[in-house]
Amino acid sequence: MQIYISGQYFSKENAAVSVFDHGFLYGDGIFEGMRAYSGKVFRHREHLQRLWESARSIFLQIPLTPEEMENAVNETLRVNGLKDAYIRLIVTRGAGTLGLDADLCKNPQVIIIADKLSLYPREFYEKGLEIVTASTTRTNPGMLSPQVKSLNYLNNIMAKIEGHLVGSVEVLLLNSKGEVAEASGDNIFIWKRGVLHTPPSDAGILEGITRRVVLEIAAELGIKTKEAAMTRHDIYTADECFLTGSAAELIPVVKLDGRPIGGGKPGTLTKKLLARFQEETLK
Ligand code: PXG
Repeated sequence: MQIYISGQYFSKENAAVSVFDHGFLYGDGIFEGMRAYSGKVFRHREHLQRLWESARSIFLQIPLTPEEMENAVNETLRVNGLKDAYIRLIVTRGAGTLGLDADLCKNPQVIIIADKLSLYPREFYEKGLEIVTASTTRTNPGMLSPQVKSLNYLNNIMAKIEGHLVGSVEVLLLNSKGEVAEASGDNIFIWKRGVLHTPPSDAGILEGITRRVVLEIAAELGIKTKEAAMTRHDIYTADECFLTGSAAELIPVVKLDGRPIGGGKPGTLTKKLLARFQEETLK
């Protein structure tokens, strides 16, 4: 595996950043997780736009133009001979002192890792996920906007650990108002009484690219959609539920907090949207 770090390629063993990098010291940096299908990065420009927005929000200057970044990602895929891949794009604040001062970090680092896909097992798609609500809430937008895909995911990691402790691979996070936000690394949708619902951006979520594509597909299919505040009651009483993310695509959820959703089996709309989404990835 060849890893791109600020213009050069390194083997997995030799790919490293400074221990003084504020990405390492403070989680001061941003990332994107993308997928390539048949050699083409899915919604590449949209991911780069989100990366640039994250950078702008945390006052980080990305040392490449979006075009140069796009070329670097494509080149990393080529160098690694990968057509179907998971791509992790990272921009760190760079090395500074042991203090918090971001102005002392003069060399932001760009890292691109392209790897083989390690997907959720097929069984999860066939049977659906059983998830639980975490007691850890989603970070409050008044702290750091959840729209910033920052290198500090400890809150989400804590929530996911809670799930693992009770045998759930994913968890639901609520916001500080007790409304449904999202899963630890995926957005959430429900299908209820003929309407596809998903929490709005102001519920304190990361606005996923997959979420956006699912909303576009629903519009094309003439399915009514609603982005409005949602509570767990809405999920408990939904006909179907699924999560969306670049790695997972669409994955059915059949139980929340031990309660079966709909028929307790992956729903027909979920399957239809997944099939339609997969067509979209091959365009
Ligand atoms: N919510 C959160 C909090 C996320 O981090 C999504 C939703 C889905 O967004 P996309 O754009 O992928 O549809 C994410 C995305 C990984 C990884 O290892 C990915 C995420 C988070 C943590 C790890 O790929 N991301």
